[in-house]
Amino acid sequence: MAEEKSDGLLAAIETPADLRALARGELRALSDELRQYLIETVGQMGGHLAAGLGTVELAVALHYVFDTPYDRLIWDVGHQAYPHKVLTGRRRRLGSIKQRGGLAPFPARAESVYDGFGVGHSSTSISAALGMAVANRLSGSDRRVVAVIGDGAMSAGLAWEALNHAGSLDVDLLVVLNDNDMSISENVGALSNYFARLLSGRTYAHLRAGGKKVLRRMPAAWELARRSEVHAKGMVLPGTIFEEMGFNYIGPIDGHDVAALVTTLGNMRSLPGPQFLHVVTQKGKGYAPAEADPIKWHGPGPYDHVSGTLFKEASAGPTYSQVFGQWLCDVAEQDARFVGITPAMREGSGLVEFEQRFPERYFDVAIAEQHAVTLAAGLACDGMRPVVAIYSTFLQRGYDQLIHDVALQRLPVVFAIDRAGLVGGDGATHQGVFDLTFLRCVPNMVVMAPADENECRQMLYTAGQLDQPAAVRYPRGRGPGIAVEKTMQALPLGRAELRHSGASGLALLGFGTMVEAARPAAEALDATLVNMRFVKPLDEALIAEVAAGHRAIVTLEENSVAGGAGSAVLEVLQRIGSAIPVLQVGVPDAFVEHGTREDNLAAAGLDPAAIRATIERFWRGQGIARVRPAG
Ligand SMILES: Cc1ncc(C[n+]2csc(CCOP(=O)(O)OP(=O)(O)O)c2C)c(N)n1
Repeated sequence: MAEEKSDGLLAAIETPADLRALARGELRALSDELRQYLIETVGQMGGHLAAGLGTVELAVALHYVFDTPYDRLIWDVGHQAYPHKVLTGRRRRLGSIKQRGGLAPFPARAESVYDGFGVGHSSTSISAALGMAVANRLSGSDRRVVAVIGDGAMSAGLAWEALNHAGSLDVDLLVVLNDNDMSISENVGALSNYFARLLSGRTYAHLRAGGKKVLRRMPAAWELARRSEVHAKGMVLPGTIFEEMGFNYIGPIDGHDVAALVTTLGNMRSLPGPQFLHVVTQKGKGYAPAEADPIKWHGPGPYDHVSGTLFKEASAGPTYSQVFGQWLCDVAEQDARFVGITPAMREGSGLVEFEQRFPERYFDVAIAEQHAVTLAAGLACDGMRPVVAIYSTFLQRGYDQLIHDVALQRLPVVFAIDRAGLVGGDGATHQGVFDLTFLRCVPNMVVMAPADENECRQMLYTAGQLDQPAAVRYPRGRGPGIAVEKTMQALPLGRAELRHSGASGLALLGFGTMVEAARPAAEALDATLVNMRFVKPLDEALIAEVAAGHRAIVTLEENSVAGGAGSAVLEVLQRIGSAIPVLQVGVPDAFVEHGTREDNLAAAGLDPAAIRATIERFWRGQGIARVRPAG
């Protein structure tokens, strides 16, 4: 835990009520202490940093002006909510964030009454806040509701659906746009350009209107405003899009000027109807390394906060994301039809090199998973080979598009599904444990799960050669360390790989990561071990053969047991009339909370030791106990 000055202001803040007891003139010093506390504490364990450094003054001002937790404060995504957590009774536990049993990575209603809404996936805040505002009106409550949303999160359709609705309702709602011109990487799209224009135009107007010195400490914005003066002169400032949609728009104001924030929020607090405050902040504010490279400091691992040096883990081989990125570059070089699409996850999905080498065929569509999938469908209609690089958890947003726009029309779209399985620190909101369940029921889909890095490359290649939609789902991080071959060869469709033929009568059918995880159990029990490779189409011939030649089957997957790959095996067995006993090993029917990936696997009973114990118990229950001693 970071040192805190016992005589400082921050040490005395246990709840926002303590904050509200401070004099306005003390808020700046408090903000400085809070920022320093974040820089030091996040350095010890890693976590989301740059976004939170940008919301320090905003969090202080919001809790100062609003009567939280009675008034509702909804942070969009929630990665920028660390200052809010510190101010709401969780200062001492900040060092435990994202760790097993520690603070949740994002606001969570179960964790604190100050967390108005559980978040993690972006762009939900305005809808949720609107729902609360409507509920308050219907129940006659005078509760205020505030949504804080970033310019990146504002790029999602969901946010605009909510604005569209809110602007037509007579409810008291405040939306604060936290505009730092960044998503995880640079924010993209016409809206982002619009915000920049708005900023320059409005800044000009503010300066003209009496030298409000809105952005004096923000040289870049100042320069932009100065340059835009030439264009803005003589121009009548148009209403903002938010005004056109029925909001009272105020801003832009400097989001690091805590006094100005308190004054403006104080004025807006009692205004009736939908209100919109445009706040300009800097991602990484107040920490030089993060200001200089906010992408790198979006979610760093542990670092030395004095030198700004990240403590890098020793890398052994490529991550699955890197294997994917390399494959896409290689295949794009061979075949001009391949294009790459990411919904705002360039770095995480391993697409940095692809963008540099194939800028014309790279599309960051902003946080717009639905659009990403239907864009791919359109590209495929006219002869391209689109590859949608997407995290398992975020594909949930594009599910109807996958069914209706891609699969129904049998379009050759490749879904490169990263972070499939348990993801660790980002916790319950980000676990990728449903995709096998929701993909395998969709007609025309091919669904693959690689057991190692090389197989991942070959599966991606296979997917790209098919004339139908295909998904390859791979986990976060590194694999077992199998060398990736330069050559690419399509795998036979729907064919599993027999890894070991055992003599005991037990067969383990592993999917993806679970092939390697099942190995100790297979060796201990002399069980047959199969790398199933395909979840769809399943290798039905092999399943029939295994059922005929063994006395029990165990299926293993890093996905929800409910409706997953094991269920698919059971459906086949049922169809062929086999009554062989089957144990399904996978993620149980419960949300898995944050921790390391290893913690998550253990919590789900999916670490190799737990797997082995579970299988041995099951096998013993079959009345056949030939277990070799451990080790
Ligand atoms: C639906 C969804 N897609 C992608 C993400 C991953 N993600 C987390 S934060 C973020 C960028 C958000 O940018 P912005 O709202 O501007 O906040 P900032 O980090 O700039 O403060 C993204 C893309 C997510 N959380 N949810």
